[in-house]
Amino acid sequence: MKKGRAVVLITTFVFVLAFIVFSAPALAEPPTPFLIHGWVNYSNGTAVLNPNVTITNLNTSEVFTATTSPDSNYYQVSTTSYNISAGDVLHFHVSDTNTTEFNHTVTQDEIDNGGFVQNITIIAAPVGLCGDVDCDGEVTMSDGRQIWMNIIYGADEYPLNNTWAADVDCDGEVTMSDGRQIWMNIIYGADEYPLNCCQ
Ligand SMILES: [Ca+2]
Ligand SMILES: [Ca+2]
Repeated sequence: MKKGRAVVLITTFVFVLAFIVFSAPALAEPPTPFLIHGWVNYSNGTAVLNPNVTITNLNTSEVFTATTSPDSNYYQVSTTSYNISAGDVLHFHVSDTNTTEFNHTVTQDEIDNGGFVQNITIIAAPVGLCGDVDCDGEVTMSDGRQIWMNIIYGADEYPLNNTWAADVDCDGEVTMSDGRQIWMNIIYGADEYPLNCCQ
């Protein structure tokens, strides 16, 4: 009797074990590696070394901080298909002297391929002093004059050494208004006539 009970127990155990072993793959797909990587450059082509790249999965709120190194503009986030699924929206936040942000929606192809390459461009931070068209380190009447002469007589004789600094109203172009704004700024002050170059 005892022996018979033991056989039943062992048989049951074997069946349960077999069930677990054979049904386990159907219950949970093993995770596949998922790699997000690429290179970060400034808009002028210069490499952004050791960039700060953070990727947030907006569907799960999980935040991934990319691995980078001080002597490279390469970044990578290594995760698995457990953490990222097709249709998830990834929010990229990339910063150095300036910041760029954008969203990327993961496709089934990217899941099947084990990740994707995402190169990133950061707009180079403006250098110089807003209004200092001739780059002599200060904003004077000459800077306003330079803009007017440039428009009237051309860039050969009157170059704009810093076009970013010349567009003092940030409307995307350098016009007589920019030259006038510099003059009025000097004469009447920044409260009434501010110099607002694009940031
Ligand atoms: Ca100047
Ligand atoms: Ca302008």
